[in-house]
Amino acid sequence: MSKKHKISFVNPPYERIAAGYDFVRHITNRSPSLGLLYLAAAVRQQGYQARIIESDIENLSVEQVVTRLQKQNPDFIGISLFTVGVWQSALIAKQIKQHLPNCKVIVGGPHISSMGLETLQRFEEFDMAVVHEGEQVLPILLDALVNQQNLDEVLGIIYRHDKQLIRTTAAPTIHDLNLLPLPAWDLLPNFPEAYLPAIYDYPQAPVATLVASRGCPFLCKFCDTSTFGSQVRAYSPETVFKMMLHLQDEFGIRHIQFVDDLFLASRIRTLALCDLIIEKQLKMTWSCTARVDTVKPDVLKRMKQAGCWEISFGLETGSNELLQKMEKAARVEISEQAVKWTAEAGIRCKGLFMLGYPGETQETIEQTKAFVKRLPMTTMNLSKFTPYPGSPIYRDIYGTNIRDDHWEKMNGMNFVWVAEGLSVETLDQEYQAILMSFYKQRRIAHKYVVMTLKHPAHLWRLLRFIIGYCGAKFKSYWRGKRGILATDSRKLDE
Ligand code: B12
Ligand code: SF4
Repeated sequence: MSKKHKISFVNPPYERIAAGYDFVRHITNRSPSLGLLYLAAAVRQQGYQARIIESDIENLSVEQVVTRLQKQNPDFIGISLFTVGVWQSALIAKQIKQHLPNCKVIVGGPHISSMGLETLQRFEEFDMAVVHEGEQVLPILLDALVNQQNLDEVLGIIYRHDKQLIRTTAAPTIHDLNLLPLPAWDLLPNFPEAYLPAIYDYPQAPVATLVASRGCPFLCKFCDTSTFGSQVRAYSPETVFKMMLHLQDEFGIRHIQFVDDLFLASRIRTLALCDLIIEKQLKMTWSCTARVDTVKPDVLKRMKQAGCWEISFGLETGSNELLQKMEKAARVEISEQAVKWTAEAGIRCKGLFMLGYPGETQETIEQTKAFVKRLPMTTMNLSKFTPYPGSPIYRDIYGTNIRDDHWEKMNGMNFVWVAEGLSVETLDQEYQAILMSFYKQRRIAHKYVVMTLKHPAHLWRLLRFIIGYCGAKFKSYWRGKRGILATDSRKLDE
């Protein structure tokens, strides 16, 4: 270990919707990579100098990231890979190899947890990878590299040896999250101002993300749980409370977004956290995600008293048949009840849906349209079904009907796979139609107007989005592209 050694972490640029739709960034989620914050804290504790580049939030292109890295001149680069960001990350690594030939490029993240070997095989510019959680493994790996030790003994990595890829035994899971250092928020450029959830998804700013637990024992077929696995491990309510307090006192954070897979996994822990917040009079609001079968009216009431502002439920579809195919272990009736209870408790409810799952038909689409209309939700999200590597469904369908396996399109906004009997055109139309059947309801429009009046900060984001949209349209006409905004994705060999 040496205090002279530097590591630069990169959350790479990725396509949010499609190339050409850059202006959408003004209204979409702009959360930092919590994973990189944990890793930066872990290696800093070990004596390394860490820096973080948040490409998307800083609006940096691949070239700008490379220039920034050249200036930082690190010994190691650590890139967090989601499937959608792999190509751009490979471009960064390829250019870095030319400018900083001695710098080792280490990758990790959800995509590596499921496709580590395939990714390193495909992209030689990635030197090595850390599979699954990185806080314990990365400091050991860096020490081994600095001291030129045998990498064979470092658990949980993939490395290259004599042109061969070697995968070492998996590292043990981190059992006690309370022992992890606090995420290094102080290293984030322009934190907290630059980091916001999607427009209308928070009642007050600044906002920060937190996890109160890791892991999920369920096996919904579309979901990639390969990083944290099936064993739920949780912070104690006291530590979660301390982290909230720290964020409030040190950075002025006023709203927390919990991004756990299963925030409400334990009723006892949830109630204990709520009690602490109420007792200590912490004046923060917060939101979380939950499974519909984990909420009960008494817990919801307590959550509301403790500042819970919004719960996001993975409702997915209005068809029980499809829910069954997804192995979601929920039913439409249970979803309906959970949303109703949440609304009755005075908590906003966000429904997360997906369109185009295998088995989707015109009939299931109509069921979803009717479902979104009759639920007392405040807001909804609809994603285009994507078989993410690491999800059980990916293994089921890969190679059978993949329309396009471009990883850079796997952002939930492209139909890379199409269910039998449907076409991309139909699905795209139905995508708009489902959203319209929800958003054109009067009560929803009213809610949005009230929210804009109450929180004018949202209006500012909306205006920037509209200006961006008009600018992009104008540019397209000016260049003779008849107002078409989409451009081809960037390819590695360009
Ligand atoms: C919060 C969140 C977001 C946030 C923040 C994203 C971010 N960069 O962290 C926002 C809203 C922006 C987002 C966007 C997207 N997300 Co998201 N997101 C999550 C969620 C719910 C929590 C992530 C989190 O903070 N985890 C906690 C931290 C501590 O874990 P971590 O980031 O994975 O990091 C650990 C390890 O992965 C590893 N590691 C990570 N990076 C690196 C780098 C190195 C060098 C090393 C050594 C190790 C390492 O060590 C870290 C510490 O243990 C996860 C679900 C989940 N369970 O993880 C989905 C999830 C990661 N998202 C997913 C997807 C698909 C997306 C989107 C493509 C679109 C979408 N449909 O939402 C975009 C793409 C974003 C991008 N940057 O490319 C998928 C990823 C699947 C895949 N194979 O790509 C997940 C797994 C959801 C799922 N179950 O399917 N997301
Ligand atoms: S969708 Fe939610 S409940 Fe299902 S496996 Fe993923 S995280 Fe767990």
